[in-house]
Order: sequence, then structure tokens, then C-alpha cells
Amino acid sequence: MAAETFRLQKVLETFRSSLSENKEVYVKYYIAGWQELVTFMNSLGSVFSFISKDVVSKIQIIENFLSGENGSHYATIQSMVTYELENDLVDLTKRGSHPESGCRTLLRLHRALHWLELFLERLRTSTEDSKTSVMCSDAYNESLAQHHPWLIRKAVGMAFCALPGRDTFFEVMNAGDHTQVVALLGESLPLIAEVYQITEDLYANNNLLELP
Ligand code: 1Q0
Repeated sequence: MAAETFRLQKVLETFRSSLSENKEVYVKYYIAGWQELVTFMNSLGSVFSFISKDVVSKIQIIENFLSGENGSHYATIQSMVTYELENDLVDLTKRGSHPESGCRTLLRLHRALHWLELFLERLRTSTEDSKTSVMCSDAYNESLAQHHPWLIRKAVGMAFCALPGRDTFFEVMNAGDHTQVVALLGESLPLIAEVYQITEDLYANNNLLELP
């Protein structure tokens, strides 16, 4: 079976589809966007599999909610938050009877989306001699690292050293030559940023940004 190819265009399309007219975020497309990113990570080799496994398990948890009997409440991130909070389905201060709520699981992906936004912005404005490992780790230190313990930070740091160079990155994005990739990144970033900000505000307003 041929491995599925990654396309930057698909990521853009799924994140675009995830925004409803009244600026709610459809969970189905949000996780489809993550699924695309997993395809990308898998094409980078097995050093990254501990990262993609974690993302895949989080996608799975959310998919199970979506296809479960209360699936309709998980249509948007907004409806998920309302539903889980109203029904006491979220461990708010320490892990207890709901260690894998939709809210806490999606929060992990949400934080990672911030990393992605920072990294892609660096990539978009990078020059020929920029190093992907440096761009990745700078973006990581500014975002996700604050939420990870030492051991994970170490492992992530080692994985960054195995990253392919900038040219390969541009190639794997499968979106044409460098100028076209940069243009597409310019188009994708505001969308990713918007989805991120809407989720961030929603979580902040509900005091959910530090869920255990
Ligand atoms: C391209 C190289 C990928 C670089 C990834 C940078 C982020 C690394 C974070 C890795 C942490 C993974 C180990 C598990 C951590 C969990 O403990 C943690 C918390 O969960 P929990 O249940 O224990 O509380 N999980 C997370 O923080 C979620 C981490 C998700 C990382 C998602 C990385 C997404 C990378 C996507 C590849 C995108 C490549 C960019 C180019 C694509 C162009 C659109």
C-alpha cells in the first residue's frame, strides 16, 4: 500500500473548514487537520514516532467522543466545553474520574497548535541558511516546552536534531517551489492563528487553560 502523501494544501483546507460562519470550531475538521500533520511527521522517520503516537492517541480519544452516543455535543469545541462542564465531565484541578476528558485532551493539541504557528511563521520568513532544528526548538521553547517535564524536553530536543533541512521540508510540503510554499504558508498562518485564538479565548474564559 502506498504511503499517504502529505500536502500543505490539505492542512490549509481542513483548518479552513474547521471555522463555522459564527466562528465556532468544528471538532471533526480540527482533528482532521491534526491527522494530516501526523502524516507529515510519519514521513520524517521513526525518531518522531513517540510524538506522532501521542497525537494519534489524542485524536482517537476525541474521535471516540465524536462517534459515541453523546457525539452531537462534540460537534464544535464550544459545544464540547459547554457539555462537559455542565455535566461535570472534566477534572478541573487534579486528575480524578475524568482523566481523558475532551477538554483536557484537546488542550494538549491546542498548545501544540501554538508551536506549529510559531514554527511555520519562522519557516515562512526563513532564509537559505536557516536551520529547521533551530526554528523548531525556538518555537518549542516559546510554547509547548513550558508544559513539558524535563525528560520530554530532552527527548524532543534530540528529535529536533534529526530533522531534515529546510529544502527537504519545503519539498515534503508538496506545494510547489519555494515561492509557492511561502505563499501558501502566508495563506495558512492567519487561519491557524484564528483557530488558535478562538480556542484560547474560549478556554481562558472558562478557566480551562491549566487542566491537569
Ligand atoms: C516536525 C517535527 C515535529 C516537532 C514536534 C514539536 C513538538 C514536540 C512535542 C512532543 C511531545 C510528545 C511526547 C508526549 C508528550 C505528552 O506528555 C504531552 C502531554 O500529554 P499528556 O496526555 O501526557 O498530558 N503531549 C503533548 O504535549 C502533545 C504534543 C503534540 C505535539 C504535536 C507536534 C505536531 C507536529 C506536527 C508536524 C508539523 C510539521 C510542520 C510542517 C507542516 C506543515 C503544515
